Amino acid sequence: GTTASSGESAFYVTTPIYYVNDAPHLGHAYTTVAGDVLTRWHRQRGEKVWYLTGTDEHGQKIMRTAEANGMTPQEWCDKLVEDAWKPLWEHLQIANDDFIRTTEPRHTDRVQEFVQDLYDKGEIYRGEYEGPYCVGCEEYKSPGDLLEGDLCPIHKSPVEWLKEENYFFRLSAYGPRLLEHYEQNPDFIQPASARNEIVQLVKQGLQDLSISRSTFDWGVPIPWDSKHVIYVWIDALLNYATAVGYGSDQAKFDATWPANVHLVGKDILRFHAAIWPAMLMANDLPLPRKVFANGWLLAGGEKMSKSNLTGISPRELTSHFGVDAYRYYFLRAIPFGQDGSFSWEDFSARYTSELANDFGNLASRVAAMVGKYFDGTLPEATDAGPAERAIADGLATAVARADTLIGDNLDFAGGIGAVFDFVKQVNGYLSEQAPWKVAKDDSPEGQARLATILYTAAESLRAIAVLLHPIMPTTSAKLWASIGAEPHLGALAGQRIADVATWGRLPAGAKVVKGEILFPRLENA
Ligand code: ME8
Repeated sequence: GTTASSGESAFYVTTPIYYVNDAPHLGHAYTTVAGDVLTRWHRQRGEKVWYLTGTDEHGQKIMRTAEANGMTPQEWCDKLVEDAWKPLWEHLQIANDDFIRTTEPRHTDRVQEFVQDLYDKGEIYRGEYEGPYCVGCEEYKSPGDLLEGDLCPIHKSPVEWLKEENYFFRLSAYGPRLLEHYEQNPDFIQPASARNEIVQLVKQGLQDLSISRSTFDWGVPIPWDSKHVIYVWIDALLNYATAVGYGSDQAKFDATWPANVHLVGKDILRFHAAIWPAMLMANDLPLPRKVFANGWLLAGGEKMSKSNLTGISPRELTSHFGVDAYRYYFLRAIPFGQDGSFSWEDFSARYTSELANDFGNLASRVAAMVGKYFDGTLPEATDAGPAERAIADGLATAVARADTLIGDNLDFAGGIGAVFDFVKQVNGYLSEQAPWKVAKDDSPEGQARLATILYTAAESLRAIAVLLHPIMPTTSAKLWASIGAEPHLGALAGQRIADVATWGRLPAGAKVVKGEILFPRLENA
C-alpha cells in the first residue's frame, strides 16, 4: 500500500453515504454512531483519525422523490441535507471530519476521471443489458432472487424490467484476484458470516457490471458519451476516495487512503466487498483494510426502512432518553454484526438499571460523600491494601479488554460490557467497604480508611469518565468536571487510553462537586 510521505497515516473510517430521498432513521444513525465511537476511541488512543460520512444524491430514487415533491433533484437534496441529515449528526454529537455530497464538483470531476481512466485501459465496454431493476436498491436483481409477484426481497415492492444499451465494467475478470485477496486477508470482510456470504458469491462467478444509464439524466455524465450518466453505485463508492483527495490532493490522499474500516449495513456488502475492491484493482489503487457489515435493526421482524414506513426518527428516542443514552443503548444491546430489535421496554430497562442505577448513582454517591466528609476536597489514600489493589487490577483488566474489543474488534457490546464490569466492581467495593459506616469512626485510623475508600472510588470515576467518553461524550464531560479532574489532568479529550490504568493520576486536593444527575429518572413514556 501507499505510505504517507508526511508522517503517520490516518486511521480512516467511513460510513455509507446515505440516500437523501427521505430523513434519517434509527438504522442510519446506528452505523453512524458506531463509526463515531470507533473513531473517538482511536483519537483517545492518540492516533491521527479521519472520519467521513455524507450523502448519495444521484439516481432514479432521488430524482423521483424530488419530482413527487415538486422540486428539482438538487433543490431537494440541498433541503434534506441542510434540514435533516446534518442537523441530526450534530444532535447525536457525531464528530465527523468531513461530509461529502456526491453532487459536489470535488467529487463529480474525479468520478469522471476515474471512469475515463478505466475506459482508456479497456476495462469498460459497450453492451446491452436486460433484467429486473429495483429502484429502492438502485440495483439489477437476478430473476431467481425475486419474491412471488416479482417483488424485491428487501423492499417488497415491484421491480421494473429494464433493457438498455449500457457501458459495462469487466467485473467478471476480477473473481480470482478477489478470492485471493479474501484468502490472504482473513479480516478483510467481517463478521465471519459476511465474509462467507461474499466468498460464496464470488466463487459462483461475477457478471460484468452495467455502469451507465441512458433513460434519465440525474447523475454524473459519462465523459465520452454524454447521453449516459454513470450508475449511481459507481459514483457513490468513489466518494471514499474523492473525499480524501483522490485525483486532487495527492499528499492528503497518501496520508489517508486506504480506509481502515468501511462500515456498511449488510444489505450493501456486495458493493463494498466485491465491486469496490475490483474497481480499485482495475485502477491500481490500494484496497481498504476492512469492510465491516453491521446487522439490521428490525421492526416487526423486517429491516427497518424508510420505504417500509417503519423508520423511526432518532429524535423520538433522544427526546425521551437523552443523546448519550441513545448512543449507548444500541451498541450495548445488540452485538455489532448481528440483527437486533429495538423495544422501548428494553431501552427503559437498560437505562434504569445500567445507566441510572449502576453508573449514575455511583458517580453521585461518591461526590456526595467527598462533599459530606471532606468538604469537597479529595483526600489522600494513605491506607491502601488488598481491596484497593483489586480495584486497580480490575481497572487494568477493563482497559485492556475494552481497548481490544472496541478499538480493534469493533465489538462495542463486549467493550462497553468490560467497562461496566468495572463499574459493578467499584459498586461492590463500596458496598463492602461501607464508607458511611467507617465515617462514624473518628479515630485517625478510621479517618485514613474513609479517605482511602473515597479516593479509590473517585480515582475509579476518573478512569470511567475516560473510557466512556467515546460512547457518552456529554455525560463523561459532566463527570470529569464533577471530580475536579480538568485543572490537574487537562481536558477529557486529551486523555490517552494508554494512561487510563495508571493508578493515582487524580491527585488529592482535587475539588469534587456533586454535579447534576447524570441520568434523571425517566418520565412515563
Ligand atoms: O444504501 N439496520 O443508502 P441508504 C441497520 N446510498 N442499518 C441500517 C438500517 C437498518 N434497518 N437501515 C439503514 C445506501 N441502515 C447507499 C449507500 S455507500 C457508497 C452508498 C444503514 O440510505 C446501513 O448502514 O439506503 C445501510 O447500509 C445504510 O444505512 C443504507 O443507507
